[in-house]
Amino acid sequence: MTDYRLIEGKLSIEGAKVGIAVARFNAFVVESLLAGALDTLRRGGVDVADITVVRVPGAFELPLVLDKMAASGDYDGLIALGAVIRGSTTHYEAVADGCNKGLAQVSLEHSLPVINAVLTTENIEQAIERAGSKAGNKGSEAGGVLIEMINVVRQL
Ligand code: INI
Repeated sequence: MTDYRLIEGKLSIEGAKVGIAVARFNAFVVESLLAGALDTLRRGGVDVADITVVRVPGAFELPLVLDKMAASGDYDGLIALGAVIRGSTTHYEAVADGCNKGLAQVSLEHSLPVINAVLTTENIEQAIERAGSKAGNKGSEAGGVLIEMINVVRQL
């Protein structure tokens, strides 16, 4: 069965312009996500000069910045990096929900890949596990997912 038309994305790319929005909150975790994303993008063929990093206070602020970046038309794809950790704060739900919904909205309204690498965890240990230890690095994963998605979207 090879007679269907298959569209899929390669895992390396040329000439891609990438925007990354990074939350400062829980910086000790988020900086590892950024390092992972930059490393994967570079190894996948993205020129470091074609990457723009914008820093914002917290995860709640990520969608607005990415909306502006998407509207500029300057980027082939975007990544959101942050860590929302429940701990003892009830603010958690509002921040996580607002961020997730906002990111999905930016992606669909601008028809642009927006990769959500904002960790939402119960505690700091789980966040550390996902930022370069036991459970991998979600920032690195986001870099690979973005390259694949830009390649898919370029064919649609
Ligand atoms: N922002 C985060 O990025 N992570 C969190 O865990 C977090 N908590 O727990 O409150 C958080 N809050 C700040 C929020 O993102 C906004 O910066 C703030 O509400 C101002 O709009």
